[in-house]
Amino acid sequence: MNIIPFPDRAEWPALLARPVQSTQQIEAVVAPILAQVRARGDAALIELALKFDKVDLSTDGMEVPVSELDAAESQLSDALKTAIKQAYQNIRTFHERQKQPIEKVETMPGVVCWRKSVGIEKVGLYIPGGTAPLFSTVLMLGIPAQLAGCREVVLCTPGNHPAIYFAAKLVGITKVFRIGGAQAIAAMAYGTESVPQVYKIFGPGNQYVTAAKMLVAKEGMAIDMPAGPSEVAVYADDSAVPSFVAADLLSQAEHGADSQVLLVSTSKKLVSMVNLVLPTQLSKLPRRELAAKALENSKAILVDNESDAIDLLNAYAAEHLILSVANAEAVAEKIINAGSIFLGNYTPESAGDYASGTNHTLPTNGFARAYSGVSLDSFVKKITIQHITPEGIQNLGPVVEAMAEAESLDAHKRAVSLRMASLAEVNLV
Ligand code: HSO
Ligand code: ZN
Repeated sequence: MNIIPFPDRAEWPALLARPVQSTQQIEAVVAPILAQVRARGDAALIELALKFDKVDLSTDGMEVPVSELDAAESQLSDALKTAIKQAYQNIRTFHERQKQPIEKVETMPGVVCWRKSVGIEKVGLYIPGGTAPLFSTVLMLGIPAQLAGCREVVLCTPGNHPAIYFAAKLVGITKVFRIGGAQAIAAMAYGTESVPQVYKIFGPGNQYVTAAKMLVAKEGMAIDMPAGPSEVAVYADDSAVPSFVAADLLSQAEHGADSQVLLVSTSKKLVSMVNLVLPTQLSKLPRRELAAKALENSKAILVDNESDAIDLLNAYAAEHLILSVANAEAVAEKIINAGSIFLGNYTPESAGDYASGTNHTLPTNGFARAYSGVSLDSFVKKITIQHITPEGIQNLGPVVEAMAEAESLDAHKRAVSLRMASLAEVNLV
């Protein structure tokens, strides 16, 4: 790792900047794909799958039959099935507690307001194929969708992996399509003869998938969040275990050559120890080439004190932030920008990636300044409801009348005045 010793604050923005990705070229490839699927539905999906994925959906079938989803179970080891079921339980338990009871609030006597949560009727999940089949993401998206009560959950994946199908079945998904890439996003955004149109699209993907999500978002489709390469920042002091820190950095680095890895410390000793163990751990990884590429762009930044470290971490707004410091919980209190925080020496990011209970779909690219990760809330809309009694309209009416008059909106004022006058007449009788 490149060590940056005690940089000036003026240098921070450049040090913490994410690589800029030119989206124009990718959008130029993706836009015609979206247009084709929109215009020709299934026929376009079949052509695009032949061209890009070398699969023939007209013979293989676009939709994975329920019998194939059921059969996935027999292809997995018992140990893996038990692990997936435990992860399911933990993620479900954590997300279930995000349900909030309805609270009716009387803002003035006779004026009662409340909110109800309603699951988004139709949602679409995208799970990439690629070099690592991310069946854990099926749990991370499917469980909150299930808890929210979404009526239709559609899953598109070119993955064709039994663990993806097994996880899909666990979360109650029955509509799985063998479609990948930008065309999968288009299929769920516009609907085709086979793929139902949805109202919100979730899930990670490569640059083409991300560009497709951004383009359909411009047309009004809801999406989970703008996604960039995955990232971790580790803040470590002398209480950290160098080999643990190195392992955490590598667990992020192995996601892809563009993964972002940052180590922040006040301790020169810790940084040099981490640097010492990194190459040995790296050399043992099957995905060492990808991880090595990610490490080339990574940085270890030395800072003078804790308060500088906290300012720097807040400026970076990491997707994942590991606090391997003696007073981790106190430091976490001062973190205002991060997707998810991991405390102490025994809380690796991997735990949250798979099975502790929190969601692993998190804001990257500095979006943690304003966005949260996926949660139950991402799958519901909140509808406000109010009920005003005759007493209530008499209390609230004059307020609305005065404001409507000042905004020169007489019809608004009248909607209240008429009701108040009718009540005054009743009172006269
Ligand atoms: N670290 C990834 C999630 C993941 N890791 C899935 C392993 N599988 C993005 O947060
Ligand atoms: Zn991960």
